[in-house]
Amino acid sequence: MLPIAQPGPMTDDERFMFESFGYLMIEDVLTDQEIEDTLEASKRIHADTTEVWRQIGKGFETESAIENLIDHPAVLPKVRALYSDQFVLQSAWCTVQKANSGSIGWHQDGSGMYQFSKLSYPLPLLQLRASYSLTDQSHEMMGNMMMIPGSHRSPVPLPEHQRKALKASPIQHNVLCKAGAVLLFHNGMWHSPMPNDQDFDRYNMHYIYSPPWVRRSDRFETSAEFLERTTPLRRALMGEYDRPDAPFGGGAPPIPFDD
Ligand SMILES: O=C(O)CCC(=O)C(=O)O
Repeated sequence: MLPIAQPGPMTDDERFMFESFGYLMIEDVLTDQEIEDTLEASKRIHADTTEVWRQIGKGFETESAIENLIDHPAVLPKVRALYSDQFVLQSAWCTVQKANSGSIGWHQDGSGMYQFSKLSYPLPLLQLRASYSLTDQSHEMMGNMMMIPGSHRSPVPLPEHQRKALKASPIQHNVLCKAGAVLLFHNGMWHSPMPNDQDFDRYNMHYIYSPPWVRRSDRFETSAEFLERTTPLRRALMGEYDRPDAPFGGGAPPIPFDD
């Protein structure tokens, strides 16, 4: 029972799976070259990392391989479908789980300052996460993502005593995938990284897409150099509008998609 989707536009069947499970899995998205380039970029970004688990944001400003995945054609059409073409890149986190380490922590995405669960039930879609696996996770204990299908619709939280558990629930799914696969999931999904008992570091590259008025979380502002040199589409996805004093009063310019 895997919510497997195909690269490209969201089909009605995929949309139903996404709404029911809270996530989709798209296999074989990246080419070997893209995996290698993005992995090398991730290692450069984490060159000084000493923690066993760490995430570093806005790597797209300096690393072209990371920039190139912002609007990947396998994934972006599904983001467009879920947000009706109105969204920004709220953050992009490069996450490492070091060799022979674990940092289980079941959580929903959102803001600890003011949880999304205070807004409404069911939880609205506010952070749609596309997670690219950059290292092999084709068997368990490779830093895989662990997900609880349908948990974005649960009116009660995962019990506190399960938040550090490897087996938090009999209905959890320990995602097995090769490097180059993408998990696309709703902020309400209860999830956690699995420990990594391999002798190599596990890397994931996460892109978080949000409605245009959600504040960026990996940067206070996008680098001017990046905005200058990137494509019109990526510039628009940064959400740096011309009228920062009143960016939504008169609406925002449409995102220049090709179609
Ligand atoms: O890549 C990982 O280790 C998981 C990241 C994660 O769950 C998160 O940042 O919310």
